[in-house]
Formats: sequence, C-alpha cells, structure tokens
Amino acid sequence: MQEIVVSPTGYSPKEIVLESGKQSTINFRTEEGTGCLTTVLSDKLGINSVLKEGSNNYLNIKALEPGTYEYACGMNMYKGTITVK
Ligand SMILES: [Cu+2]
Repeated sequence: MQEIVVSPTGYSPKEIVLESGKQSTINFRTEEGTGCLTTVLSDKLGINSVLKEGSNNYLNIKALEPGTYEYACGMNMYKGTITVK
C-alpha cells in the first residue's frame, strides 16, 4: 500500500504511480494542523473525503485507466497527482 503524508504544507510525495486496472488503497497519513487539507477532492478519482488529523486514513481507489489524475485539498490550493500506468 502506498502512503501519502499530508502535512500543513501539502502532500508528500506529490506524485505516486499506480498500476492500471487494479483497485488500490492509499493511506493518506495526516499530521496535526492540516487545516483544509483534511478534505481530499477529485472528481476523476471519485474521491470526496474528510481525513482524520494525526491519523492513518485509508482511501480506496477504483480500478483506473492509464492517465494522470489530480486531487486537491478542500480549497484547491494544494494538489497531488496519481499517474496510472
Ligand atoms: Cu487548501
């Protein structure tokens, strides 16, 4: 399982790679004080989730076609990318 650390300055790493055609789970591990980053939004990924702060948050990602998918915080300030190959 891949992990993305959500800190008050954004996502780390900013880009991850997933294999196409397979469901997967990503752990959005949040630090404290992440503000609007507790909301993760992506129309293309079908994600609209509220993360718990200072915690692991396991989000299921549906099987995807190859391509590039963006997600963002609740205010669209911080962005991350999932590249599907
Ligand atoms: Cu934000």
